[in-house]
Amino acid sequence: MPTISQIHQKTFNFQREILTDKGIEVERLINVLMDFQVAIPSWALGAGATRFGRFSIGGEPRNIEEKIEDIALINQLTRCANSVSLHIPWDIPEDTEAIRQFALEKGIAFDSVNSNTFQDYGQKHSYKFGSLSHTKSAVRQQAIDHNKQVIDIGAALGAKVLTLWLADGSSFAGQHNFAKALENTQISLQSIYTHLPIDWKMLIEYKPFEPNFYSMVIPDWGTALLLANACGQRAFTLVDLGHHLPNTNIEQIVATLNWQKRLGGFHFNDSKFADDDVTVGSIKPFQLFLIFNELSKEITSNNNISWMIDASHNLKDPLEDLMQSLENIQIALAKSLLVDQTALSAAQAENDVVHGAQILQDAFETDVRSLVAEARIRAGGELNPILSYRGQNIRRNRIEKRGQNATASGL
Ligand SMILES: [Mn+2]
Repeated sequence: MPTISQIHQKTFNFQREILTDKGIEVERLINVLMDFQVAIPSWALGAGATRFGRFSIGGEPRNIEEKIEDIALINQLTRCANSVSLHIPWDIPEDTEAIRQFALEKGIAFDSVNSNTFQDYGQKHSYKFGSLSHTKSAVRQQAIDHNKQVIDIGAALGAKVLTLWLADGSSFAGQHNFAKALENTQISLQSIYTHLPIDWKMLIEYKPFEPNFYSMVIPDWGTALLLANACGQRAFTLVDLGHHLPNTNIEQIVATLNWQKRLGGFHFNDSKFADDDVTVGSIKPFQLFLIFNELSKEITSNNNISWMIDASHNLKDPLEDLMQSLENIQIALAKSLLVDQTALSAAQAENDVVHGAQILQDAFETDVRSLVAEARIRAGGELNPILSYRGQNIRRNRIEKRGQNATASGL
């Protein structure tokens, strides 16, 4: 029986030959894959929950240090997750400088910082009826101040991005004055924007429904874009894949925002029905490929888009799930890089519908797993990260060290 390493080598050599014959620059493609990094959110390292229950995985990280340790482990195995995205106030560092130093030693940088005005955690005014859109100015001001504080914490850690998602909205007809709620939100965002350091960007996330079920103040990309434009050049929209109604053409949204140069960030996950937050690429891999296809030029030219996983898992070991997510992202990216963009443009120009579809299908049906693995190995990662993770009994060791009932902060 050949070893997995021998099988990999054979598969990779074969794929390289086939692709080279097709005119693909395989080495360049591998370099793009090696450079591509995705941030891990600090809230994705513990077991997720539905509103019906939470089932602990055991050995979950109990504090920021342990969360950074888990991300460093994922990065060591995969070499494509070298940063953390902190959620404030779930993860407020007590000693910012010590945490910054700790992360640095572990090779982990701070990606975007995320504010939270969608739940109460002991602050003076309740967010039950909203935050930046609230009818009372005192609540709005409290939410603005919170965001400014998040920027300050992020700046001390070396982060350069603030991500905002608002739960603001209404669940009953007549509850909200739509225009007033949006105007309040715009003014609040503009106030936060004035606090943004010059080398920072602000990302505005949208969502069509949930937790509010009649209206959300920022329900779609158009509203997010409108608000970003009202703030300034360093405000952008953020696309969370799960924040769309079923069958929405997300790749078209991505293309539109990218054309306007207002696409600032991504939250990767997948869904069947709504914001299901399951593993990205696990249900709709073709859609993920089409999204990357819209951005392949930006990715290869080192565009400043923030890539982050935003998923939640109540069945899988979260670390294994994050590694699966990373692999699925890399696979979709690699396939998108196989698309002959010149030929696709020519087919589009001539309205050759069949040929255009063939070009995409040909790239999508190519098995790129050996290219992804080769990039990972060359970067110092593992041929099969999950196999290695299981082989080292990492979860069992974590449980022994942190306890069966250790619970990560988050939802
Ligand atoms: Mn999100």
